[in-house]
Amino acid sequence: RRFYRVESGQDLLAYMDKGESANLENRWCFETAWEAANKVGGIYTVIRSKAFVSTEEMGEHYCLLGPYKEACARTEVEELEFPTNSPFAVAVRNLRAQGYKLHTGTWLVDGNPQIILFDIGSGAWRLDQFRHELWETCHLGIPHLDVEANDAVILGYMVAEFIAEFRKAAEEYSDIKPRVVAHFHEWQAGVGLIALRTRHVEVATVFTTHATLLGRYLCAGSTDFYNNLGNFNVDEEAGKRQIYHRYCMERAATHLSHVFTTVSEVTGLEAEHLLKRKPDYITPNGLNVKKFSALHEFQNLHAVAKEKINEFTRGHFYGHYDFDLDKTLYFFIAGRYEFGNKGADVFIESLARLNHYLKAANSDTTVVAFLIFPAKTNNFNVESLRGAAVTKSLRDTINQIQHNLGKRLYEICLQGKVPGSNDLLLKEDTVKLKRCIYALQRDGLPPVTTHNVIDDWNDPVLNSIRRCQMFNTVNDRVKVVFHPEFLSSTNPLFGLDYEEFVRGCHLGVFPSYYEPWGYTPAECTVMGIPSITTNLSGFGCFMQEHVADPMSYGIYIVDRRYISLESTIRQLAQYMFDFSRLNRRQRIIQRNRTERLSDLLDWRNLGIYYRQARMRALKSVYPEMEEEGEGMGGRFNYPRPISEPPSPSSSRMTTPAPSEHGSDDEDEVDEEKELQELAHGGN
Ligand code: G6P
Ligand code: 1S3
Repeated sequence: RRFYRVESGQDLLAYMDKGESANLENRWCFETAWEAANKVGGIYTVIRSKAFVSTEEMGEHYCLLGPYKEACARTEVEELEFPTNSPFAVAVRNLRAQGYKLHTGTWLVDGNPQIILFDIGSGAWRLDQFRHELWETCHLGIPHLDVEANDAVILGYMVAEFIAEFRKAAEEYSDIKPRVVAHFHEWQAGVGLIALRTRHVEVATVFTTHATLLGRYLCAGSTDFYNNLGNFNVDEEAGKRQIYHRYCMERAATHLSHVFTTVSEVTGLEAEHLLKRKPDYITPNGLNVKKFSALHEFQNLHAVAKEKINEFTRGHFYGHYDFDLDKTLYFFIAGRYEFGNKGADVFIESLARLNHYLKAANSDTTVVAFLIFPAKTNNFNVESLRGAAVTKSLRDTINQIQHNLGKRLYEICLQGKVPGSNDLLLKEDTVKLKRCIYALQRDGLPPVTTHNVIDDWNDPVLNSIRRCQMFNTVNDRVKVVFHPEFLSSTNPLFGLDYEEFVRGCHLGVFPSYYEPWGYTPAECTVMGIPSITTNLSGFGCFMQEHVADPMSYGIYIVDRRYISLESTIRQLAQYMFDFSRLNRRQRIIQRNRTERLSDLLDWRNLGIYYRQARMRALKSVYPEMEEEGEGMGGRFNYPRPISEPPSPSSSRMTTPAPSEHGSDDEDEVDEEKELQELAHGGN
């Protein structure tokens, strides 16, 4: 039997006493991030999804700090004042007395953590003073024109002043000396750490980077990044890209922190070379996993969401809708629009190969591949909206005819007569239907994009699609749809938010080149949707390390590190082809297996690394503290989950071989046998 292991002796549950032990030890934790209650990208997901375990562990001794961004804060934060005598209230009052505006309250997410948001504008009058101090203490010069960097400076000093005030207040609040740990994420929050250290405030500091500035820039070019990690002249490279000052902010925070962490081994290696410090801890990203009480529930959700995507497909491909939705698979890629870094180039190229493989194999499977990257557009294109309208009109007409027909049959039968064929479809009904069918004709091919993309001729996705000639012709077995906007439930074409969309798809494809962690495949996993990732993504490496045979769990890991680009593209195309040959029953089994990995990605397990990092930092500032961290982190093995039916049933040990088209019965399957087939590429 194979095993997967989690390198954590105890999960965070052991410390979840809602802050009781933190209270006894007078221990406090501040977590500062630019994306606290400010939705920008991946760090928002980290902070938000972790909030539940953070408050379970630290209770009211935990507080988030960030910039006040009205659009997000107004809808996500409930503004409240702290109890008058608490050290929080004292520190807030003292800062407000200096003219700073602070919004205090709780973030309306699971865990409901305390949060303080700083109005950057209210601290702007001290910008010159802060910049001068940064120069005097660190020789770090911030150019006037870089607004983002200047905002980071203001936030940093405001946060540092707040924490210093808090510390003073906490000293008077209790007989026990306060032990404060201040955790900062990414360079935008890093100035807070620099200020605390250069002002010699007695607090323990942790700095976590979720990517390196230079790494992201270098990868976005045509550099052979991973084979040259040790060879870059970092100062020169940062200078060439006009990010030298930002790079210095990041590097100063890295080196001044008591404990430095990053999200994956691969980014750890990058940090070692580009920031010149090896991380003390790897703090992998988790999710706030919510389990359904019965496993089949997530399978049902897949079927419901898939039906909504089917409806979109009917509309989008109207006039060319000659494929069977029962034999159609939905693949997707989504994320920040970094064409090369997120692997969209490799995806499109591999789709072209997959198209060829499917045609050559005379397959009756159709793959619809969605690419979801926000690009500049001037709204939906007319063809897409028309598709949705004509299919809706047909559906409404049929519903009406069906309704009238039912009423007619009812009346006839009530009168004791047997309905004849003339009573079924009336002439006027046929006319209405013909009108709808004629409206379904179209001259051109179904569009590859749902929106009018501004700068269409320079758009990298569209150019790649043109180059590979993926034009959605009737002969293509792979159809592509570029949706250049993130999804939301108010979207007129899909009417789905991102989570529902993911649930409705069959496979997420994320062949990233630069991906410190990669939440997209992780999110697929906890929803039980198989995905393809790479051995250059933090998530991919984590899975490779902890799961004995990731592929049998629906985690396909493409090699982007040790083989040529051409071989990567072939490997990806082959994985997608193998997946397309699974029958429904095999897909259902695979989804069940994928979902079983969600425990591995739960903050209840992964949060322990954050705790360890913070305890280490505290220990270096308050040596009298007990080194409880050392007792943790032992390794233990989880046996690979045995095949078991997803919901309680009197399942048999073996079942007859599946029929050619599979069956929908999830309860009576011989997983081992089926998955052996999976491992050998499907049928
Ligand atoms: C889920 C549902 C089944 C459905 C299946 C379709 O498992 O519970 O009722 O048949 O999804 O799976 P597919 O991979 O074909 O979308
Ligand atoms: C970064 O966001 P990104 O998509 O720019 O941080 C995320 C959270 O740690 C991480 O998942 C991602 O890989 C990084 O790239």
